[in-house]
Amino acid sequence: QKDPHVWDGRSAIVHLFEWKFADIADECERFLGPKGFAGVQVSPVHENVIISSPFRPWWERYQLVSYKLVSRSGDENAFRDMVRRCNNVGIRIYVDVVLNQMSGSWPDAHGQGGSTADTYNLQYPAVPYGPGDFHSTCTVSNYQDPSNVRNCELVGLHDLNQGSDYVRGKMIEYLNHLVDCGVAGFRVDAAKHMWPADLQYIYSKVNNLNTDHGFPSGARPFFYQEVIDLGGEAIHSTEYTGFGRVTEFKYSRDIGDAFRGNNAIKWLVNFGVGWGYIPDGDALVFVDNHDNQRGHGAGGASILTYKTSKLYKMAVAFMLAYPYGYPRVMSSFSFDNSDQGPPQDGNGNIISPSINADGTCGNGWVCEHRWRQIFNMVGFRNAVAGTAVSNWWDNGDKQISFCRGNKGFVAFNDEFNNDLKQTLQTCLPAGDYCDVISGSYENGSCTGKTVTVGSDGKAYIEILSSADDGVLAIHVNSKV
Ligand code: LM2
Ligand code: CA
Repeated sequence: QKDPHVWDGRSAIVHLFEWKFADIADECERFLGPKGFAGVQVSPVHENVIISSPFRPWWERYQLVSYKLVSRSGDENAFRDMVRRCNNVGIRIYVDVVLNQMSGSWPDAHGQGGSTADTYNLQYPAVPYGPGDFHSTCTVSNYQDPSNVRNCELVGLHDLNQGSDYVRGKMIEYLNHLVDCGVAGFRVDAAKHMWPADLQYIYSKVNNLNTDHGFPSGARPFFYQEVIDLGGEAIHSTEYTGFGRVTEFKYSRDIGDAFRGNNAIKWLVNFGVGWGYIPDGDALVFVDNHDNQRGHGAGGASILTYKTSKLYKMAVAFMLAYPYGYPRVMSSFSFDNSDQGPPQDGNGNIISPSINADGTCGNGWVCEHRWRQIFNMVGFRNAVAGTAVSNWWDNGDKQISFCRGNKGFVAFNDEFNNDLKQTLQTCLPAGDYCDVISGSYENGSCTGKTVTVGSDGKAYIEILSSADDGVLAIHVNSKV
């Protein structure tokens, strides 16, 4: 349950945070499929409490009223249509599932599908759950005590008892419903707050992936679990790696620190297991996620986001160039405060992204996945699949380069006052290559810098500290 079941030649997923299903379906067909993405993580799809104060925050989607597939992103028909259309063009769908909790306490709680709940009395008739299905109302407050972390309420969210057969049965039914719709797997929210044995049991009862959607028979759903383990607490990510992947939060924090210049990027030479992280095949990696890009979750001021765009693009390029973990690209809406929901009208309807002539998004959507430097590095990752890092070079500080076999070469200049001007080994066959950061390789020609590789594999590489981007990347599929 660590295999994402993607199409051959594809190797990165994108989180289309708060997107509507109909827009995701369009994006699969018009952009993600053609650019070689492998899958999409969608925001929670169950029915959540509609929260009006603050007005429709993004986090209302983590407060459940029922397991019905109806939310601001669309209803079950829209969901099924999206999954089918995306699968048809080679884009897998992964659903963010919330199994730890229902909602917090809210007066007159109701959801998009009309379900109601008496949240103060733990009555959720649309499931149905009642008081006997929950843990006690103690507060999660002691991260040195696994029972407190797993059996108490996280920020006041009513905590389900996954040890109960009835509760497990409801969760298995929900996950099977999604498998029936054709999804490839799940992001498991707040996994750290549930007992590993309970999750293992639930996952083991979920059906094989739906063969009507092109999955081979016997394919087990992919599970990647949100466990924040930066060290120093009683709960370790390795408790969860026996039956799924785990989000490696140390990676997110440390890659941010490195490109911010707090830790010279020459140290990234053994990024991953060499830094004490979980094994490569157990990790789901990211530069930022929907929580830590806005100060929730973990990582604090180390985290890079779209707001620090030059360094952010360098960190994402490194994530996609360097082989460790399964990478997830973040795609955001722009925000000024940490509660703010997606672009929406006065009635709380989500406003679709518009697509500008240059391919970027409008209407308040950032769409990092449509930034040339990011989607072209997805192409780089696909092109170099299966190769190892070789010919690592660094200047002893914040300039580095490396090859991926004889298929790709990448260089980074993270020095704010020094240019990178070096003749470096690229490991590529002689020829002219298009730098897919400063431009794109389109119909046989290059809209950016061209790099000339000699018969000895070497090329003159220049990245000025004043350049728009501090990275340069060439690969076999960008040969001019
Ligand atoms: C996660 N990972 O473990 C999610 O990635 C994260 O986004 C979720 O928190 C969290 N678990 C629970 O699913 C978010 C958000 C919180 C928000 C909760 C619930 O980061 O701020 O809490 O969703 O919507 C909000 C209020 C909080 C309030 C709580 C309960 O911020 O002040 O606590 O709702 O009503 C009284
Ligand atoms: Ca719990």
